[in-house]
Amino acid sequence: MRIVYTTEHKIHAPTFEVYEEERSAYPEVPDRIEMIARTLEDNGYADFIEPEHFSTRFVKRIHHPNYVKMLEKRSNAIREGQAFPSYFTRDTYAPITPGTYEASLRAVDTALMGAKLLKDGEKLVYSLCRPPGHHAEHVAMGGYCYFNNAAAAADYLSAYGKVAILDIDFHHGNGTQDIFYHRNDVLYVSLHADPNEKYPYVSGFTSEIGVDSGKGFTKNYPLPLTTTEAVYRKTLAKALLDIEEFGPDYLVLSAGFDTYIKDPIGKLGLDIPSYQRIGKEIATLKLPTLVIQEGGYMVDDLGDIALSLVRGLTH
Ligand code: SP5
Ligand code: ZN
Repeated sequence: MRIVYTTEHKIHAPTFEVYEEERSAYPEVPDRIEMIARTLEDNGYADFIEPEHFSTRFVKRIHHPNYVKMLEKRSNAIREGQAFPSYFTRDTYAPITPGTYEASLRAVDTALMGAKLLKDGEKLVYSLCRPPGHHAEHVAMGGYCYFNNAAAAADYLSAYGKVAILDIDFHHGNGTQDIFYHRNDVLYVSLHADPNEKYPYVSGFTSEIGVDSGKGFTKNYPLPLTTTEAVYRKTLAKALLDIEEFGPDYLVLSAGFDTYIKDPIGKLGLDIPSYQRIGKEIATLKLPTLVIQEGGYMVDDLGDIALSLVRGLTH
């Protein structure tokens, strides 16, 4: 398994998130990716590769050029601290810092590098993207996300075949859904916490199935907060059937680890060994698979979760 990684993610490091009057520590920290990288390496997954620099035209295929320009300008204008744009955002969970634009571009490069390796014949690649991406919509940041890494990879691969995106982050990937809502060459399937209860609140309902020729190519599986591993895997089996029915050439796995039982933000009834069993079930698709890192905030355990998932995907 190749692992795509760059240290440049560290230049993006907001200090707080804000909701109403309350500020709290920013949970999407650089140590998340460092922990995963180190644990994989220590356990024999040591085939690391630095991403190339891809043209921003790949970003502008999935985000409006004005949005991309705005993030570049705002990010480069900030000397210290953090700020929010007035229009191109969904919430107050994605502050712009001096390094945000560069780091977000490198996260897209990390995803695109993985996509390129898959196109060239690799069977399994893990792109250690940070900041995460699945909440980033065509014209909006939000939920710790700025550019949609999984969407960039899926769009890149769609030139070479049909692509399914399976999103197993705790939260609905409103950004990925938004970007592919009208398309029938990329299937988006998501398992996530019931949006009546959890972020992003406004999307991820079963009734959202796509639009125009994209109708039927978006599938949402909202889950109660009491979901056990057994229920999770039963739902995953349905999602995998959707993917088989679609018959893709490539799988992009938006892998968030905030479904972990000890996660401070998400949490469903999954423990560390659960991810190996989930990985094994996903591997039954026998598709060239690109893993894209999304959320997961229990930093101390993220490496072990990633390792468990990878063991499932590779055995
Ligand atoms: C990529 C991803 O997983 N994004 C998640 C965005 C969820 N944001 C809402 C979480 C708010 C948690 N605030 C905790 C405050 C504790 N006092
Ligand atoms: Zn999440």
